[in-house]
Amino acid sequence: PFLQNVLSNNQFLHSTVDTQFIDENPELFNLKPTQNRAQKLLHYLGHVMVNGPTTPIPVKAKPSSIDPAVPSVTMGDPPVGFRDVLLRRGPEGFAKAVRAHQGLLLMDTTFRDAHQSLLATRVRTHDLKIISPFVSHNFSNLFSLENWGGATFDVAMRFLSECPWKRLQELRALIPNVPFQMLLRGANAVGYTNYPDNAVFKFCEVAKENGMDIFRVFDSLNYLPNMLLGMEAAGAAGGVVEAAISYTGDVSDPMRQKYSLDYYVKLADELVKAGTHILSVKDMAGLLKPEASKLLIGALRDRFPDVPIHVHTHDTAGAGVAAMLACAEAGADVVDVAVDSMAGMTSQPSMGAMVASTPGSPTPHSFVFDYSEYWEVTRGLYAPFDCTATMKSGNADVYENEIPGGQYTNLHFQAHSMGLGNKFKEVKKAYTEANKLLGDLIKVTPSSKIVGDLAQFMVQNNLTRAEVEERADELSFPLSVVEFLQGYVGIPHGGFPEPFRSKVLKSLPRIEGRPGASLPPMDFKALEEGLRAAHGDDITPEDVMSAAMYPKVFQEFKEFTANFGPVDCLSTRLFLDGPKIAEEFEVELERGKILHIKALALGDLNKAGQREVFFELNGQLRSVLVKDTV
Ligand code: 3PY
Ligand code: ZN
Repeated sequence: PFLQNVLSNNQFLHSTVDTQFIDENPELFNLKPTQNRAQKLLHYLGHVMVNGPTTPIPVKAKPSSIDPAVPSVTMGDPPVGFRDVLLRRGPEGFAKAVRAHQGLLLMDTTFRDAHQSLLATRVRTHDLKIISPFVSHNFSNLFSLENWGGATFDVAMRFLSECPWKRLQELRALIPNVPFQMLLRGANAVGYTNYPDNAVFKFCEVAKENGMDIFRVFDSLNYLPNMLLGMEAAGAAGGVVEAAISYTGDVSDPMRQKYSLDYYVKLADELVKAGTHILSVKDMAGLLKPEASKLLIGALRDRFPDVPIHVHTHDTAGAGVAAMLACAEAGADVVDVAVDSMAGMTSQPSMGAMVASTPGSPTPHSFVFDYSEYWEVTRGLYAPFDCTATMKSGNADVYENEIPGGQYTNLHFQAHSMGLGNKFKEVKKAYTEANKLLGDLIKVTPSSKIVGDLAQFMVQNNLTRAEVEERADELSFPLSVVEFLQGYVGIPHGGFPEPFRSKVLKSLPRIEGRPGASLPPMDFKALEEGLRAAHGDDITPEDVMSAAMYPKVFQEFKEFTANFGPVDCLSTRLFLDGPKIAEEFEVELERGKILHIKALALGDLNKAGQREVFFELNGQLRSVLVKDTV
């Protein structure tokens, strides 16, 4: 009975059948997606055993064979945390409580930015879930746990074949007491371009319904109209609005005038006026030196004595802990850290170091040590994605090139994988020059990608900044650069670079004002109907939002799961590497529904270029046929 259609019927696939077999088994052509999750997972595992992982693997490294020890958790409910304050008193009351709290609070980025920066965003829900009860019980005094948004939404579907909403739901159930925080790219939501306004509003609404609490909202150009739209959407959903000023330059350097202290304070004025619950400084490249921290946070603290201030940084240069201590001293309420084994380099500064350096910290060191050990071993499972395969340290040259943490890792990695490992210096130089060409931008998703695309274009075509400026009217620039100059991302501080812009655009149209304002609203009803027609009736409001953000990625994700089942239930080693022959393991499909599987044998190549892979599933022999594509 488990062989429900021609795509999975072994007898049929073995070509041992005649037309009578087909006549007698018409149900074989019932090609509606089957519910047989177990068989689909065997299909996936067989596929990995024959062909290797389905997700692209950038580094020739195997997942470590050591399993993490999960630190034990006391029985009973976790202690009450700040989420309780939020649920009782709402976003305003929550902000007041945070401001009134004595002593520095921490946000833990381990579940989001840390692995976005170090492991190409590849950490799977499976490994987040295992440690969640420990976080809930022992880190109840966190301001928040950043666990969603940024690149995680896209990567979950695209590379991990798992649903980002399910991640949020499952973590929420396991961690009821710590506020969850996400990164919202303003009018770009969790994407790379502007969406219609109603899509951003709906996205926040669904995120809030699924358990999101705090929305850190930024715009890659600090373009106020884009930020306000994101803030309104998060606020209308009932979320805590944390408007983030993206930081670039160096306010402690009097020679750097474009992004001066005055610029940041004026922007903060607008965000506070617009009603942000929390004011955030988002230092995505790790440029805040201790002296600049004192100046900037000190100025904001003086001006807004009642507004909680939350600072985010990256440790690329190695000065992260020093900078965050300076921020705390200057009056910041919350700073961002990642657990020690997921900290440092292009990630956040170390939680353990911050806790040890903060007198009276309520988080005992021993919990941090256990948490760190879990992540150290778990990180080994992600060796195929770990930036330390090529990157051995941070680098203070980030003060010059201003490349955001995640992008720094990506560019480093790209240079190495293209055999240009000794040319990374040139890539960074080109990035610096491309930034100047574009008028010295704030650089964070997606403006950072635009600068990166232009830098790559310059390196590939061997062009200097002077040459690009000189020949701007004849060169064919990357589309992202052209669209940026057209105004599709927003308007940069100080305006577009001229005459460069005019030379590139010639008669191409220019968008005035906020790009999303001219987009027609998204028709969710039509979108949902289309999805039902394509994938069946079990489409959820969350699926509709996934498709609204990433139509093609969502479609491929649905097709993948229709074929291979819920691969998020597999351990990371099985997901990436498949089982070894004779290995026995369990897969929990849902609570209490456990499959016992043993990998038995891999067959020889048949005439059709396939291999039969044999398993024992709950004591019964099963096999799947897999095309050998290696
Ligand atoms: C993102 O947009 O994903 C970021 O992490 C920006 O810093
Ligand atoms: Zn960051």
